[in-house]
Amino acid sequence: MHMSKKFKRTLITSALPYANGPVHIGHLAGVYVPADIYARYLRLKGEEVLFIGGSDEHGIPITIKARKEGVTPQDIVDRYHGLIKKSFAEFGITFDIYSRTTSDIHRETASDFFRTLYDKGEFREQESEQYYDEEAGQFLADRYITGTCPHCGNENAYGDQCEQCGTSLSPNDLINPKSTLSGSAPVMRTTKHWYLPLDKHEAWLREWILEDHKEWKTNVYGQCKSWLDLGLQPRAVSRDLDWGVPVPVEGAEGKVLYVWFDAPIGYISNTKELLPNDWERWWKEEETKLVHFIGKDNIVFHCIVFPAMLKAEGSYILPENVPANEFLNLEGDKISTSRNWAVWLHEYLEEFPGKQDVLRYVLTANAPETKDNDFTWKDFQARNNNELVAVLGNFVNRALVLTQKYFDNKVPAPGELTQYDRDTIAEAKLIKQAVEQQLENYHFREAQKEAMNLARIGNKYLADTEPWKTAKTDMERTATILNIALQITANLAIVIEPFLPFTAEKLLSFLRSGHLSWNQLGDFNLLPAGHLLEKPHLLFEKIEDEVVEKQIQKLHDTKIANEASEQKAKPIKGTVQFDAFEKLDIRVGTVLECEKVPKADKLLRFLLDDGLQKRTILSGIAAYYPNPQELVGRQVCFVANLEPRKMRGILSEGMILSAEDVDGSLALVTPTKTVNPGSPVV
Ligand code: B3M
Ligand code: ZN
Repeated sequence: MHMSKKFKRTLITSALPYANGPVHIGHLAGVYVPADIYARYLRLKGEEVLFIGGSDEHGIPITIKARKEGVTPQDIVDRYHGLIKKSFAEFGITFDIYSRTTSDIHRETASDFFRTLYDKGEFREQESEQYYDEEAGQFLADRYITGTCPHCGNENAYGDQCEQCGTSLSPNDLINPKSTLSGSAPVMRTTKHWYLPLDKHEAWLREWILEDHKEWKTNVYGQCKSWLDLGLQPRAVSRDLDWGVPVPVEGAEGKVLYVWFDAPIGYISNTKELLPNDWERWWKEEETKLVHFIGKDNIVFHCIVFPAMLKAEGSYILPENVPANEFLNLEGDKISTSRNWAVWLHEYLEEFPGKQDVLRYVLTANAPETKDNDFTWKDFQARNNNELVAVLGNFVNRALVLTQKYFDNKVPAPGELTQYDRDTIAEAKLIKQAVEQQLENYHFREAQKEAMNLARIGNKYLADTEPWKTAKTDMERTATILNIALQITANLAIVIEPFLPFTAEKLLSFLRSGHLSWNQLGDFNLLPAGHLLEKPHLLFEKIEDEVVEKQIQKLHDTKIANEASEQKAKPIKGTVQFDAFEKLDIRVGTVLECEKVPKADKLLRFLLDDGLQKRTILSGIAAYYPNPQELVGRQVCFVANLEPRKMRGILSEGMILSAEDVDGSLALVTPTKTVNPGSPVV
């Protein structure tokens, strides 16, 4: 059925990222680059297209972050909305609007939407028992409750999940639940919520997805099918919370719309904000093709819940496709904001200024379209050096440099074509359809590969025809070859635009060409004979080993820091009697001398004033105090009555106390105020 539909325009939405942190390569690879490629491609074709983005500014992750930092949720979203918007703009993501769900127009749109469904009787009202914090005076979201995991005994499991064993939980599963707001034990209280009866929508959803949309990507179709096969349950669309869109119903004080109810409506509000008088055409006419770009964790909301909301409202169209991607990992591990395991877009741009297209290219070449994929810095370097530099950059550079050398930077007029020329042109002309076919099916990786094939064709053509040799004998032949090479270059400027927009722009400027449209792809008269070109510049530069090694080192450091902070303290030793403790004579001494013991890398020799006399103690901490002289004058704690021991021919009279950190490094223990040397530690 979908095949026969004739669409007049395309409405592209991309998931609204939570404004609780900056955006990283996973966001770009999974959602925004493919959505942008698609939008740019359709625009190049001259189609009517709208590309909607925005920040998701409600929900628990934001209130939790605000609470942690002691600021308001509004402060958090103001900070990250700006940063996210800027990162997207810098990477050339061409949203027609990038707005936010705290805008007035969104609050009003979401509120009206709820009210319409409410008035139509599309919700079920239901009371339930939920945890309530009496000290804080509020109901607790699952994330605000911690307790002991019934599966693994982790004492800090959350009400929705145990992060130690990965089990999904509900707050009732926790043993000894505690509120993270006040620390008190929460009590059960009755509360009322509104539910979207998905069970009521199941039949048409089954038909619509499983029968009418068999063409959806297998990962999307499969996830929908397993949800549907399990049977749909009513879903609460309100929450007891003070951050969100208030539930616009009497008796709903202190309740807001569930974030997953209001967020997808954000697509509508943002369209409305952009086109206050024209938005309905985009959302309510059958000729609009609605496509949601999302990550795999959002599939159920976009394929089941939001369509059910739209259907219940009654005047909206449904999505035609939801090309969700799987996840991108980083150097073998899941990307994680809280563990700082990510390549942040704003940091990338500081370290690789001007190299937006390199990242766009690598993320598309390696896109997690059918399965989770891995981003590695080595692959990033290899794709830059072996593909962008060696294939695309090299071809363009050769075409331009040779034209400069033999034809004074002017496009030479072609002479008679050989069979080989005609074959090459025919092969190049096939690229258009190949790229189109992949893009129409949301296969961005294959599409980009096809686009790059045009550069490969060009490279092969120059290698086979060798214009630097023909130039010695036959200028007319050389002119023909370079004309063809330059026409391929102009074609490249068109075909790479959706993928590598910054490079396409550079190419056009090298060629001194105005805008070219998709329909011109395959045309071999794009540059007229005699047309003057810009002096050649390089399109891409090689990325050296040191540069990626630095990035790998940075990630390695993050890993070490994470492991250290996750490590627990060692278990406490068995108890001792007080008199056993009393037998130890621990005292404070002032450092008089401190130096390395010759030929013993680990040892420092201390000379201490112990209040009675001077005493020598050796301590194995040299690695942590590279300038031992700086310790002179400081006070340390030492065991004064330890039996003296000879080391390296020096008698060590006691032991200096240090704290051992998780990574095994040592720090001397010193009193926080200066005391008399010899003061006992009691
Ligand atoms: N903010 C979840 C996410 O960032 C959510 C998407 C909303 S799309 C309407 O994964
Ligand atoms: Zn557990």
